[in-house]
Amino acid sequence: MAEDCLFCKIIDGEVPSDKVYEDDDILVFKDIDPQAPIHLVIIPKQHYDSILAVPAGDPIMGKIQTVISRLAIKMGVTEDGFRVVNNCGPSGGQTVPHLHFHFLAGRDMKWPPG
Ligand code: DGP
Repeated sequence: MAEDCLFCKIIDGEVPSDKVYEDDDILVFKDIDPQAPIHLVIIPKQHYDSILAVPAGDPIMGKIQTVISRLAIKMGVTEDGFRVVNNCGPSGGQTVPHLHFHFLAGRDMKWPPG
């Protein structure tokens, strides 16, 4: 756990969240400021500041990919589709420095995302 990390506090239960999925390595919860009818945040329980901090070959990336597929099935959006977003760093729009992926669905997405 990283000190003063909001998402580490969510993992610990110190900050409440609406959990959708949890296993030994990953937590998924509803975004507090949803940008789509379905907006989930997928985080590893191990703290990484961003995707750049994940060591090459770390199995967490494959585990996250598996959870994304399971979420698509659970949310019933395999046919309609969905979007997964990773914001990295200030220009990438990252506001919480704990690696996370946004899972967005339930509306037509625009491109470019802005
Ligand atoms: P990003 O901008 O990519 O770092 O995304 C951070 C997301 O985290 C943002 O969409 C809002 C969400 N968020 C921030 N604080 C909280 C919180 O306390 N609870 C929940 N559920 N989501 C949060």
